[in-house]
Amino acid sequence: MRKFQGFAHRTTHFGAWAVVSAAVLFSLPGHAEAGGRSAPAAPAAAPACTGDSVITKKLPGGTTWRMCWRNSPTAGLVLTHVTYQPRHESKPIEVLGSARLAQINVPYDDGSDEYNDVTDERFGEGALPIKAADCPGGTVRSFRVADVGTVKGLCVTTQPRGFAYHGDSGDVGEGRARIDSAQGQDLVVYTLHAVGWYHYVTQWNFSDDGTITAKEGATGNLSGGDFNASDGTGWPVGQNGAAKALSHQHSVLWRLDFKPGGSWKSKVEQYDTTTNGTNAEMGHGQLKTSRKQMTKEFAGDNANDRWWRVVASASRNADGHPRSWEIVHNRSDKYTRHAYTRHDVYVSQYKACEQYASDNRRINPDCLGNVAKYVNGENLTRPVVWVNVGFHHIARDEDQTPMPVHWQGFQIVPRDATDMSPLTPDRLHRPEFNGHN
Ligand SMILES: [Cu+2]
Repeated sequence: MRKFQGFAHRTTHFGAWAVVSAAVLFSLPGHAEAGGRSAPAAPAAAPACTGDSVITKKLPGGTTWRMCWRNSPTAGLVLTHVTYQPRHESKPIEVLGSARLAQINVPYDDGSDEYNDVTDERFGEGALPIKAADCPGGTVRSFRVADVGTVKGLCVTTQPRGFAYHGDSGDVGEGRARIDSAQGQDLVVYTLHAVGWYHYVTQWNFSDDGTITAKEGATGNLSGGDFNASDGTGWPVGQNGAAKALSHQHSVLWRLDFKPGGSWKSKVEQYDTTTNGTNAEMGHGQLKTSRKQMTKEFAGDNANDRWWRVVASASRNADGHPRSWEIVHNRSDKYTRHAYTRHDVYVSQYKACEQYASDNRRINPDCLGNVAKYVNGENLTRPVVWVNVGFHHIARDEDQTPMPVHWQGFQIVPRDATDMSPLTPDRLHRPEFNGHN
């Protein structure tokens, strides 16, 4: 396994645009408004974070990720100023202003209980230490939790992710064709938080191809007081079925404050592909993809062949295409009783007090209460994306003990952030291999 590179050389990753003596992550005001590679050098900016609050990692494929992190007493792991700099980009490209959990809502099937783990159970205060062995190849960092003390609880590491690509350059017309292949790597950051008997893994993977994966893992133990589902709302675990573990729902909601290409101003689009008759000559089916500009706040639902993207307002790649990031949301058990867990995504116009997907008034009493209410028809100029991924947990014998981690999550995938693949070998990163006439 590849040895972790560590942070000893992090300042060198800042390259030409800043020379610094300590680890700092600069915010990038203004740099992207000019767009593209020809933008002037960024003006001197105040550091967004310094020292141990900076995560910066150059992956073997040449992609550098930078971000700031902290542990919130409610939301747990909060990432801010997330930037992506592939090998051929002279400057970091900002992607997310902030990204974190917005709620974990857990109602039980018999109606006996319901939890809001982030706001009511104060998820972030349940931070657990991470053993060195549980952060293989990486470094565990410390943070303070009020009334608890210092918790050594953030793992920063790298993990292999399998094939990055495999291709024959003869297909694109290279004179002396070669087979190119590479194995991909992720920068991986995660925390552990206990809520009752559950332990949650809050994990973010930042891939060398620009993909961001958010996933929440639930492990720990089935709730000790909930083995009495005699009314049919549970599943027998243990001998003879006397103990029936109560079924329940984990709706995990994330809040993504996009800052694509360095500007808060962005657009959201929905794409749908549908059947469109038959090719008269060949007799094969035809498809048609349509784009819908989402100019107002909305709650969206997955459908066959549907996807959304957040489009930078003032940042283009070297091909002149607007940079954008696609939300890849594949699966969800939606808890339909609540308006705030009934949909797969919610996109709201930014408001400072709209912080949690539900139970928001516990923390922000003068604000609206949940994400379904935030989405009330305003114009979208600074979108905040709330992603809901539900998991209806019907326990099984294998859930004892400890319970194997069950994961739920989504991805943010760059679409036209760079002119070609960020991992294209240098000898193929040339105009003649970028598009065909
Ligand atoms: Cu569960």
